[in-house]
Amino acid sequence: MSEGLYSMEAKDFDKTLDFTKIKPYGDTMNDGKVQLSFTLPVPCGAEAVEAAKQLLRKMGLENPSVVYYKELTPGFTFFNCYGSCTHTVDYSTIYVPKVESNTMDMYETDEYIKENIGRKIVIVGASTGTDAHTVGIDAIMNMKGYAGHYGLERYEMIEAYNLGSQVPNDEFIAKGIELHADALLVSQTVTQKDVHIKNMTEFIELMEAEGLRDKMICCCGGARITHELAKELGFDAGFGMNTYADDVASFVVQEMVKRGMK
Ligand code: B12
Repeated sequence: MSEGLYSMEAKDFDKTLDFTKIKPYGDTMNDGKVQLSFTLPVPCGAEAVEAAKQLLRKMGLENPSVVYYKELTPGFTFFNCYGSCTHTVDYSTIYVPKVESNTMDMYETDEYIKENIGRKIVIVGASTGTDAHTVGIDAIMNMKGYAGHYGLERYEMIEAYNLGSQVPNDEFIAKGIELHADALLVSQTVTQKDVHIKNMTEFIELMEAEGLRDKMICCCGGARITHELAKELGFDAGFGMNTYADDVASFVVQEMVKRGMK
């Protein structure tokens, strides 16, 4: 593990911190303190509180305490609880595959496109399949942007098309062909019953059947999407929480240059 990962961290002021055995921090190193909330399908009362504490112990939490409880509706009780986690994880061995590109801001990306590609590039995005969530793909594409990061529609050198939500894969790909897309962006929010896996697999299969898989860069994103999952499903990159237009735009343009796409 690189030294850089540990710079400016708790290790500098607390010598009891061991990265091979980390546990939650409350107000003292290694106190293991966690807060959690849940609902039990039992009537509100002392027995409900005792049930919650027993459950916390079974979860590996010492000194469980219920600090708030309230009847949600007859037969259901909601709890806020604290406890000290007895488990640890070895942080020093953790490896998470990530998108490997140098993230540039909008101005740098526009310059990069001018210098290295020499024409406007076309990016088409949608929330596909049965997924009705639009906020994620809008955050990436809308001109006004999200959390201080301009969306792709604002880039001078990107023609961005946001097709909205519940776009069937075949229609999405057909639109990509019609617009001569360089990259297709798939947003997936719902993961219940692995619906996102089925939908993204169908997308890649259709792209392959059309002979388009190597001609367009395919990215996906959403709160429960990881780069690792995206690669497994045949995408070029996957973007999760806290990612912005800058991240995907930088990846797309650098990948285009790497592949010699002009
Ligand atoms: C708003 C919302 C809705 C709205 C959506 C309105 C709209 N126009 O989008 C409505 C009310 C319609 C809705 C409906 C449903 N919802 Co809803 N919804 C939410 C909610 C509250 C917020 C989602 C959101 O907007 N997040 C904000 C955006 C900005 O974050 P994001 O999507 O993660 O996007 C960021 C990144 O992930 C990434 N990103 C996203 N996409 C892409 C794509 C690319 C290419 C890239 C690079 C990056 C990227 O960039 C974004 C910015 O950082 C969440 C709960 C929550 N608090 O998260 C539930 C939630 C997502 N919904 C959920 C569910 C179950 C549903 C329904 C199935 C409920 C139902 N039974 O009917 C339906 C879905 C119907 C359907 N066919 O899809 C579940 C999903 C659970 C799961 N694991 O599958 C959640 C988590 C709620 C929950 N805890 O149960 N929902």
